[in-house]
Amino acid sequence: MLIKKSPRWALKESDATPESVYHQRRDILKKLGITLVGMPIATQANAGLFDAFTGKDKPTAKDNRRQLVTKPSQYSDNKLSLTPESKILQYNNFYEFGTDKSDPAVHAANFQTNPWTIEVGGMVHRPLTLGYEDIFSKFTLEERIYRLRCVEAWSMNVPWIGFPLAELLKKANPTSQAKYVAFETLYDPKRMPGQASRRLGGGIDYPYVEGLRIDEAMNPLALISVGLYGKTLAPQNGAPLRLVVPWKYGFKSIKSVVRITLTDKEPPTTWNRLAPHEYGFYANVNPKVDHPRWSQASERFIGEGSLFSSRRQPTLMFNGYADEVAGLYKGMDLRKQY
Ligand SMILES: Nc1nc2c(c(=O)[nH]1)N[C@H]1C(S)=C(S)[C@@H](COP(=O)(O)O)O[C@H]1N2
Ligand SMILES: [Mo]
Repeated sequence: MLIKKSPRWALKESDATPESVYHQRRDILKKLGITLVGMPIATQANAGLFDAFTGKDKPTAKDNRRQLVTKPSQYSDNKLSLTPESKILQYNNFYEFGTDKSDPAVHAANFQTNPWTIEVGGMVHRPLTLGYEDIFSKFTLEERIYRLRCVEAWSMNVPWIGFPLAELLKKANPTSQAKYVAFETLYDPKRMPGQASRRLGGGIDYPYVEGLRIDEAMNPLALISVGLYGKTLAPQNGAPLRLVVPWKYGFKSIKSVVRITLTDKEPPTTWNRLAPHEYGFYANVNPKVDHPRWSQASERFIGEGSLFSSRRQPTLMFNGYADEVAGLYKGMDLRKQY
């Protein structure tokens, strides 16, 4: 029996960083030249600087997230209006912690992600293992504001922090046989209650697995995220590291990854295994190919205001990233290879 404790993420909207303050703070720091240093993890000193400029937007609830320092990225859409931090922290899909949108924030609140190990292996010349601190120190972190489109027809705009997946794969040096990249979430039913109960975990066979073709994985938009809104990830968002593939439905963006395997065969993927006629391997966002049970032509954008105020907007081909990724699918029938 799970005891529902008051989650430390249960912030009031007014406690989280409002979008305007977030942008303002970033601009101030940029003018001071502070965001541009190659220091991946904020020191006590510059964490204090953030505080000095934020004033009342400091969360009052207990929170283990650390500030991160990033460099600007050409792949960030800084004109997108951001989904408030409180919603990104409290409206989640992470079935390992329950199937309701509010479950992960509650049931993952005490999920420990340090220590952590992630292994990159399979068809590579240099298999590698990274520990928790390596994730933050071995790569230059960038902030990338991306659209996130869930297959359930809602969307958010998220200021992720991370590094290109390609950078990680290059360190392992894939062999010429490698055609696909397989990803696996942690399997630990003692720490992930949804894995211990088919009812809580939505009937999924765990661990949650995902995959990309290697050219998709090498695309510069494919990101390993280690943070959002200026800080390390909260457990409900897939701490300590998760994949973010912005042109595909959200379920491809697998959370809390422990293993990446280069392979020559298309790897099995969790939602495809569960309902193959509804969820394909590719799962590219496509307003013209409907889900068998609902339209994908538009989406409910989650912004300021009530969660269920239905501000609908048209869904964009490849979620707005067609210029960058359409070439990957030339000659493919996107109706058949959904
Ligand atoms: N391991 C794992 N990864 C997962 C999921 C999950 O249930 N388990 N849900 C996916 C779905 S459906 C979405 S929409 C996104 C949601 O990410 P967010 O909660 O950080 O917004 O995570 C994806 N990654
Ligand atoms: Mo999703």
